[in-house]
Amino acid sequence: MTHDTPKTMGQQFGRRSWAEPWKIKMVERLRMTTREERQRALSEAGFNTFLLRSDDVYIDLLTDSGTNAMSDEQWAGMMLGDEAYAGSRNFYHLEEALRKYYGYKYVVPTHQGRGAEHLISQVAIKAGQYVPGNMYFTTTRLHQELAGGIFVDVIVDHAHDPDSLHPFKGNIDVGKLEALIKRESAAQIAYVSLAGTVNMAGGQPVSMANVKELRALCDKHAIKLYLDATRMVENAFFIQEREEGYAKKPIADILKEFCGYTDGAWMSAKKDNLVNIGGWLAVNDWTLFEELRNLVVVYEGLHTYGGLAGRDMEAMAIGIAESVEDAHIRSRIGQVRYLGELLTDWGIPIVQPVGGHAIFLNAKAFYPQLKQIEFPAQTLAAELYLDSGIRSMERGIASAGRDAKTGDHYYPKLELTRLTIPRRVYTQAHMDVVAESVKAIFDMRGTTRGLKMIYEPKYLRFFQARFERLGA
Ligand code: P70
Repeated sequence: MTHDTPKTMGQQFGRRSWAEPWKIKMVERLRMTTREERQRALSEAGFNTFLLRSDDVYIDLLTDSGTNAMSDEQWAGMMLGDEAYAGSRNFYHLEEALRKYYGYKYVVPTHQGRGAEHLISQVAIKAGQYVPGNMYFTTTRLHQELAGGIFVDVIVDHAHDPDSLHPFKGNIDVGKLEALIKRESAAQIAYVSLAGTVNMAGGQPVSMANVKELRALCDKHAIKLYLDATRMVENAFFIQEREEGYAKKPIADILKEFCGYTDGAWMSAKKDNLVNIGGWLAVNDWTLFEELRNLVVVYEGLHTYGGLAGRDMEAMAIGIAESVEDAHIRSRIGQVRYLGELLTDWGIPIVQPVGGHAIFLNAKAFYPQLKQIEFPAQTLAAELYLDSGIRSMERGIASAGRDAKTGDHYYPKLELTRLTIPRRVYTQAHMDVVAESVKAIFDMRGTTRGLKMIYEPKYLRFFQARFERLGA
């Protein structure tokens, strides 16, 4: 199937430019701070960027979650909120959009992604069962563990190598998965947990060939295959770009085909779906749906709102349609890539190839003088904030947490600092500011000292942990 989605003027002339398919109608002023102010803010925040006030941040690259700019049509949709407790019209719009673009039959709204993760984990995991997945994600793994599951990483080895240029570093290693099934028996596998794209690996995609293979293997052993669809539209872009036979297929078709190989999905709609709050679960099996729909009323709200306002569901339904437009996703990833190319040209170590939602600075390569327990990625995030008020996020040993059984730190191979780009928010000039700031701290990397953790909460410690500068 060919498609004639709109292209930027640059693309029509065969140029590389990726300009946005929108213009700006409303702006939000940014606050600039002095170095002294940032120094004070950072030490009050215990060197943890999650504990900074956003008023003290200039360019906020903490996350692409709920930080997207909505379109005028989404804002208009907000005015059409039907705030009925039961059977809101907006729920049916959302259901319609999900059926049309993702192709699943039954939908349960949730307040955000982890609400959906909680429900699917509680319903689909029996204590002691294994949950193989393509690299852990913090909240996903925690909910799987809280339900009694044991997460097993079965991602391809390339994913753990920041320099590997493999085009689909998010793929599951089918051999590893088969070995697990053989060792533990199919009945001991709760389901396969597949994320497209893989956040902790650097926003790396899964190929269509891989999901097809997984479908066949799961069918053979009667195992369910569930998708974390949080950034699946971005994944579809990489399939279009890199996989044979997909160059001329629209993003919407690729998304639907991919989801068609899975039994259901959970979603943090705060990413791909272009809203500030929301999530959903969608499945094809009626019995499973009935269980999920029953559980949602315990934790989130009635099954036609799941913790959301009617207006939130309307904005989401509209956002879903906007998110699958080829011109949107091309410019979204084009912007991330622009920043990645600048940093690469300047010799700064980042995860390659550049993924969908963020640039991941390789903190181990940045600060070879620091041991992993001196929190190189957390240190880098602190340095970047001090230099220019840019907020990033640690994705290394602090995020990885501890082994629930032994209590030891996990020492992840990847020790990364994430510069996450919100959708439709910052300009190319902002990306230049970011690149220059990273370069500045790279140039003084030799004298940078690490951190020590002085407070560690029990769950998801990276959110609230506090640190101190070593040797200060
Ligand atoms: C981020 C956010 C959320 C997320 C995700 C994937 C692949 C599920 C969720 C949960 C927010 C975040 C979450 C934990 C630690 C740091 C940041 N990712 N699956 O910034 O969705 O946040 O809506 O509950 O990326 O990457 P939600």
